[in-house]
Amino acid sequence: MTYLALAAVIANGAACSDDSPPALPDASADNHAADVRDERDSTSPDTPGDTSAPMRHSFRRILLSSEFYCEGATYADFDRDGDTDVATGPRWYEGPAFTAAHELYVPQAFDPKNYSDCFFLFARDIDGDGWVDVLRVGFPGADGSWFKNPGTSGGHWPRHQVVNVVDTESPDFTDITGDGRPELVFASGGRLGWAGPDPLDATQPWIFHPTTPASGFHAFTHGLGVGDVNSDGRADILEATGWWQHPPSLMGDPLWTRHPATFGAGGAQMAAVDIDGDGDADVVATLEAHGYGLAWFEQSAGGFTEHIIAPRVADGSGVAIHEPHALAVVDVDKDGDPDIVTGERFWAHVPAGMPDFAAPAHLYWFELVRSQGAVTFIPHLVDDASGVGTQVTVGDVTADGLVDIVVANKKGAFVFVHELSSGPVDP
Ligand SMILES: [Ca+2]
Ligand SMILES: [Ca+2]
Ligand SMILES: [Ca+2]
Ligand SMILES: [Ca+2]
Repeated sequence: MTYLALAAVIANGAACSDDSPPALPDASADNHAADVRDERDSTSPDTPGDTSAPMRHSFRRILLSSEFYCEGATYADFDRDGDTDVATGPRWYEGPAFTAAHELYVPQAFDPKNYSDCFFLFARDIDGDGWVDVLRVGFPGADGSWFKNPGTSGGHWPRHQVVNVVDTESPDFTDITGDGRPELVFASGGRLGWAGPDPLDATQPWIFHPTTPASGFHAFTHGLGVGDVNSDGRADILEATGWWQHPPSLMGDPLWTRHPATFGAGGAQMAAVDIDGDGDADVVATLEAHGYGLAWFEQSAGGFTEHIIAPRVADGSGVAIHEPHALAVVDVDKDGDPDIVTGERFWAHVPAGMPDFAAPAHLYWFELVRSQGAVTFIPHLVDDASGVGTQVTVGDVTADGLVDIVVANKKGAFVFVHELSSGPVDP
């Protein structure tokens, strides 16, 4: 199928996969410009104008569950058998088939017109016993709790509530302090900051270390990320109205220096990566978690310049993504530069009235192409009946060198296995 023919399929609303939960009529088809490639049936060259052997990136859809348990998902080898497994809320699924499921805690399916108790999952060996545990963050403002992998003894995973209130809508669990161990980055009492496990006893409450003065950050603040904006080797904090510079020492919890900037109206996860290849870190963000839009922000001496990747209104000027409430920046095609994975959070807000409420949920990856000093992003459709949750997790789940995508949301829970049908993996 040609590129344009594929685009026509998308513009007319591609059929959903057979194993998908029932989807409402596609009211968003008109919003999808004819420059989207369908990854599920694409034989087009990897790069426009590329005369080398075509490389076809496709994503094989595995439905784990069609019920709504969670809007976050993660992966790790939970049973230490050498195969990577996937966790989506109350269950983990054994890789590589993902058919055998095990409970972390008693499953409770939620009404898709309401919310779950699981917005984010992060897999780490939190207590250092050699078994990978799971940190769960619930509804904005709810608790952060980790579930201890019981290892060979089996059974439900004991829960340890370690943070009572996790504010903001895109907390991250990453090494912000630089000590090699992850911390939860979020807001509390109007301040951004972090809290991490005590290496001696991870079950004790995690102490909050503020990095900003009280600045009005709250449970529903959208847009948050961690990345080294100024390339000094220290992880900074990104939010919609600027970035906060990590000081040389964290002793005594000093306030971090604020650098005002406008990174959209408040999106999802944010990243600091070099998009244009000039050596400095740029910023990637979705523009409005309950609207539309995706952009990268070019860093220069004068600040940041916005470059739209997906429009902030559904005006036909590009692929429109409604409610882009999760983002990941990963080198999907292994060409050495970062690509973007994002999509639509189905029924992010209920009842009706939000953008494209009845539309299906698309999941995309955007391929970064640098050519003669210019940066473009080529949208590729991964799936049209899943989208993202409040989290989209990208990593090599199947251990073949290609990054896969794991999501859970109101459509169910899914693994998208990245496959390359022909041509070299490496450029
Ligand atoms: Ca395993
Ligand atoms: Ca453990
Ligand atoms: Ca820094
Ligand atoms: Ca740059």
